[in-house]
Amino acid sequence: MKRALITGITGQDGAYLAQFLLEKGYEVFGLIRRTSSPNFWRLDYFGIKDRIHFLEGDLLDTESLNLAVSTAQPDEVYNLAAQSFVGTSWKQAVLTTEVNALGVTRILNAVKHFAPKAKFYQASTSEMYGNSHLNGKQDENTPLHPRSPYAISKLYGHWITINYRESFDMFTCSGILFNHESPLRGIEFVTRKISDGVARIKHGIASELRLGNLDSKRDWGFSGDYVQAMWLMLQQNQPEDFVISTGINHSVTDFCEAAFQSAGIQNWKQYVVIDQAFIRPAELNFLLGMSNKAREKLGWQPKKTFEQLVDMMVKTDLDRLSHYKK
Ligand code: NAP
Ligand code: G4F
Repeated sequence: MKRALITGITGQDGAYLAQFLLEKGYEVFGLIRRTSSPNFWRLDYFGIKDRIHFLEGDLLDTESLNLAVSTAQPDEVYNLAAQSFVGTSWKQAVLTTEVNALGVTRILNAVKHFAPKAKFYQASTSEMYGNSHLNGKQDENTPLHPRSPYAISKLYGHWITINYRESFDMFTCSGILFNHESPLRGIEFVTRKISDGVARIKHGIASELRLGNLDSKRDWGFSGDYVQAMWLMLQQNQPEDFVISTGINHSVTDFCEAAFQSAGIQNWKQYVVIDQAFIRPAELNFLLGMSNKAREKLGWQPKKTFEQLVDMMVKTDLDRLSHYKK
């Protein structure tokens, strides 16, 4: 039985990955931070909480990471933990850097010392491109120009992962994942904010949805598809970095339109209010990923379409909030 250690197991991707690995017969260890209110709702969604070995730790705390890796003795480590919200990264730039940049060095050192043969996955991001592109698209060769403290911290995590591969002969991979969503997405991210907001309007418990920049475009995929790509990267004979994306992008406006349509609400524009509080100090106008390398070498491709994803998110939030219905 293979052993996997997942940091960020209580997050969106952590839950989908844990479910995927358990189905594959893995013994799954999950790093969790101490919090005053436990945060297991995503693992409960899959009913898998009792099948995971939880290890207390934090990417800010070296000793806890050393202990977690030496206890789990993993064959594979998935470093998904992060301060992952771009908007917050301007308000908490130092914390974001500590967790997303130095945190990666801390866990890499723990793996180097206590499980040197383990294969390591780092959750890198399309945010690292900023507004950089080649012919309107981004792939593994596109220059990186991060435009937020989050993206800059992730750029460090990306390069230290590559550096440990080149310096210490470790099996480390960096997945450059474009936006991926699901009903388990955090409520502050725009897709889930819209699906939740639409459901509230439909049930009569809200009358408006306040958003920022409706023009920015993202290449949105489904988290359940993307965690399979993480696993595939670690099943290769040689460690490499891969872009994971759908190759199709949509604007925030498109997402709104599709979401209101899924709930059967006409004239969606009357409910959306532009609020300056959600406009960012620096924006990424569009992301559009070319994942040809992953499709050819990993045999990976996304399954869920944009329309199916939006519909799934809206229907789940409609169900979740149905008991509040007026
Ligand atoms: P998420 O839902 O925000 O989950 C983040 C996880 O990190 C949570 O489990 C959180 O724990 C944990 N965490 C935060 N700070 C920590 C710390 N100091 N020590 C230990 N754990 C900590 O994020 P996600 O959407 O699943 O994304 C997973 C990873 O992929 C992240 O690294 C993100 O930056 C990256 N990424 C995401 C996307 C995307 O579109 N989703 C795209 C590219 C890259 P708590 O539950 O205790 O808060
Ligand atoms: O949903 P978002 O907050 O995601 P963003 O900034 O693209 O970051 C996500 O994807 C990255 C991969 O590219 C990950 F690395 C990162 O961890 C995270 O998962 O915002 C998407 C777009 C932005 O252009 C934002 O300005 O939606 C725009 N937007 C418009 N109104 C809004 C809102 N975003 C949020 N969160 N809230 C709004 O009201």
